This record gives sequence, C-alpha cells and structure tokens, in this order.
Amino acid sequence: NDLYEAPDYYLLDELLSDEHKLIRQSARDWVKKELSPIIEDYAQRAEFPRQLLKGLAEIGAFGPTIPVEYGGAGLDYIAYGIIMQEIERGDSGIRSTASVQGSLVMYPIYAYGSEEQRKKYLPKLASGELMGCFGLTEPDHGSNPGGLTTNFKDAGDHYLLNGAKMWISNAPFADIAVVWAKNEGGKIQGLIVERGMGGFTTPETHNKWSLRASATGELVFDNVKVPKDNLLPNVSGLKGPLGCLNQARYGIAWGAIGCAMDCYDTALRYAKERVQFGKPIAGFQLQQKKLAEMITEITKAQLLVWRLGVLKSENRATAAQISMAKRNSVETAITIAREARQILGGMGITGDYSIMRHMMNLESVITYEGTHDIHLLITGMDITGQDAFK
Ligand code: TGC
Ligand code: FAD
Repeated sequence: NDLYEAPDYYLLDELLSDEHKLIRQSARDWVKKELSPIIEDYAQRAEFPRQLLKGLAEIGAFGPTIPVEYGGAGLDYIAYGIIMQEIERGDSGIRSTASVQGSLVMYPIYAYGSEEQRKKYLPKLASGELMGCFGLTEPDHGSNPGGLTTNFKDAGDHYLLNGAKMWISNAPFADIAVVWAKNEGGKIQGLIVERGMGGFTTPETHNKWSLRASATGELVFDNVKVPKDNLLPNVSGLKGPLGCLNQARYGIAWGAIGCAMDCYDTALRYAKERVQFGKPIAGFQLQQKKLAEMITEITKAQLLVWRLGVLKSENRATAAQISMAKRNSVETAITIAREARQILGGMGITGDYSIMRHMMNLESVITYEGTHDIHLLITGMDITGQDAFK
C-alpha cells in the first residue's frame, strides 16, 4: 500500500518525542521501499526474504532496547513498539524475525548471559551477521512449557543435549539457537546451541497457510555436545523463558496494531473509491459501521499500548498487563482484517491488497507467544488469584 496513511484519530503523535517520530519515519520509509514491494511475492512462494535482514538491523529492529555498548539501539520501549508496529504494518512474518532476534535471542543473552557471552554474541546479532532462534515449544508441550522434556546432562567438559523443539521461527536459517532444556535436577535452563554442532538439525516446516514469508522449523538434538561455556548462567526455572516472552509479547502488542492500521487504511481508501448503486460504498451505513468501529478499536488499542510502553520504560509493567495488551491488539487486528476484507469484496481475496495476507498471518500471531485463551487465563488469574490453567 504505497499511499499508506497511519491513522491517528486521537492525535497520539503529540505523546511522542521528536526522536520517536524520527525512528518511526526511518522504519516507515524502509518498509515502504524495501519490504512492501516484495512481500506478497515471497509470501505466495512461502519463502523468507533474507535480503531484508541488513535493513532490519539498520532500522534498529534487532535489539532496540539492548544497550549501545553491546551493539543494540539503546532505545526506550515506546521506540521499540513503534519499530515493531511499522514492520508489522508490512508483514507479521518479518516482525516475527525481528521479535525473535531481539526479544528472544538477544534479550536472554543480555539478561541471563555471562559478560563473555554478551560480548561474543550481542554485537553480531544486532548487526544481523548472526541470526538466532528461540526453542521453547515442543511437540507435546506448547501452552504448557513447564512440562518440556528436552534435557541435558553433564558429560565432563561439555553437556550432552537431547530432545526436539517444534514451531521454531527462524530455525531453518539461524546460526544459533537459545534452547530451553531441563538439567539433571529437572530445572529449566538456557543453552546457546550453534549450527554445525554434531547431532543438531533444523528441518523446515512446510504447508503453512499463515506467516508464509517467515521460515519455521524444528530443532532436533541427538546427543549434541554443547560446551559448558554456552550455558546461560544467570537464570533457572520457567521464569527464564517466560521473562523473554514478556519482551516479545510487548512488541506484538504494538505490532498487531500495525496490521490493523494497514487494513483500515486500505479499506477506507477502497470504500471511498468503489462505486456501487451510483455512489461510493463509503456512503452506505453498513460500510460506515465497519469503518467507524475499526477506527474506534484501533484508537483504544493505540492508547493502551502507549500507556503500557510508558510503564515498561519505567520498569513498572506487569506480565499480566503485557498479556492483556497482546491479546487485545491481536483480537482487534484479526477482527479488523476480516471486516476490511469484506469491504473490498472480491478484490479482498487477492494478493493485490495486503489484507488477506495480514488476516492469515494473524492466525499465527493469535496462537504464538501464548494463545488467546492462555492470555485470558493470565488476566483471570491476576484479577481473581485463582489459577485456572490446571
Ligand atoms: P507458573 O507456575 O505460573 O510460573 C512458573 C515460574 O515462572 C514465573 N512466571 C513468569 N516470569 C516472568 N514472566 C512471566 N510472564 C511469567 N509468568 C510466570 C512464575 O512467577 C514462576 O516463577 P518461580 O520463581 O515461582 O518459579 O507456570 P505455569 O507452568 O503454571 O505456566 C503458566 C503459563 C501457562 C502462563 C505459561 O506457561 C505460559 O505463558 N504459557 C504459554 C507458552 C508460550 O507463550 N509459549 C510461547 C513460545 S515462543 C513463541 O511462540 C515465539 S513466536 C515467534 C515470534 O514471536 O514471532
Ligand atoms: P496447545 O497448547 O496444544 O493448545 C491447543 C488449544 O488448547 C489452544 O486453543 C489453547 O488455547 C488451548 N489450551 C491449552 N491449554 C489450555 C488451558 N489450560 N485452558 C484452556 N485452553 C487451553 N514456539 C517457540 O518456542 N519458538 C518460536 O519461535 C515459535 N514460533 C512459532 C511460529 C509459528 C508460525 C507458530 C504457529 C507457533 C510458533 N511457536 C513457537 C509455538 C507457539 O508458541 C505455540 O504454538 C503456542 O504456544 C501454542 O502451543 P500449541 O500449538 O502446542 O497448542
């Protein structure tokens, strides 16, 4: 959508600093120039556009909040959110690549790694020279990662890692994987596994109707010898991986609104131009209802993530607040994508417009990083004190 105009019904731009606006402009320009012109083709062919990695690094998408001394952009959480929103306006699959690299690979190395690990990996991950993936989900443990069975044991000067991960974004091309596995005492810990280690393979997952421009795969560990230096020393237990998810879910809360904004903008433009029964369809009440509800929900979601960003920058955002925002933004986006597609009539199902691609992508976004149901239960537990998971 070359003509894209970001909806800002409540003048939220006034809440942003000049730096935020500059960051947004550079991300928006990059999406318009590099991402949007090619993405439909790559999605149709189910191929990841690797040539975008360099540009993603340049707009600060890899580790926006990681300090500059480690190669990150050293930005606040509003800036991080803005970058994710601009990228996801282009495509959720490309935002996924950025989320995984920044929040799920760089963040755990930064937050739980040794100084040597930070220096060794973070600058190269920030520049895109190294790409990473995050292995938590297993074939039998998705919503319930605490039950994971991938394990490692002490074998003298190294660990021996066994098990398998499934549904791993970036796995087919990642140079390193942050893998969550149980030690001999049954405690979850993180290991950095490098491509090329014997017994480590990353078969690609095919046949996806969603997130087609993102590469998804498995991680298979068959007696992989992992050097002891590759264990993340400063965390153990499920709170390790869940702490990373807080970072990524926050980015998705902003990102999904990017999809919603793009769908709304496309549908509004189309409705004003498309004439039926002698007038633009934007003049019919039923279409106005759809469009008016879209901009209302977008505005509410924008305000919610902005406030969350302020709290997060002040280190005051709770995990439950992040869950609420992730769930709300994705639901808003998926509903808007479905309605927007209808406004375009038959044209809505084609790749000439971005809406159907967003709609299909959002079916993954509503499931990964905690399903819609899981986030509702997190809110439920937070407000009642009762755990309804088990
Ligand atoms: P529970 O007993 O509640 O908690 C275990 C420990 O973890 C702590 N904790 C958290 N810490 C930090 N952040 C959070 N959000 C946390 N939530 C819980 C908790 O305090 C406790 O700590 P401690 O010290 O007492 O041990 O754990 P549970 O087993 O009952 O599970 C809770 C539940 C269901 C909410 C959790 O497991 C969950 O969130 N499940 C969803 C799994 C999920 O989101 N998977 C995502 C995989 S990664 C992915 O999808 C990437 S997609 C690619 C892309 O982003 O593009
Ligand atoms: P399940 O956990 O089997 O859930 C099935 C259904 O049961 C869902 O509707 C769920 O809400 C519901 N359910 C489960 N438990 C409960 C309960 N207690 N109460 C009520 N309902 C419940 N994972 C990674 O580790 N790294 C990645 O990079 C990654 N990338 C992904 C990319 C894609 C494209 C996809 C689709 C997934 C990715 N995932 C990744 C995995 C993702 O996080 C999981 O798919 C997700 O957590 C759900 O797990 P599941 O698919 O096993 O579903």
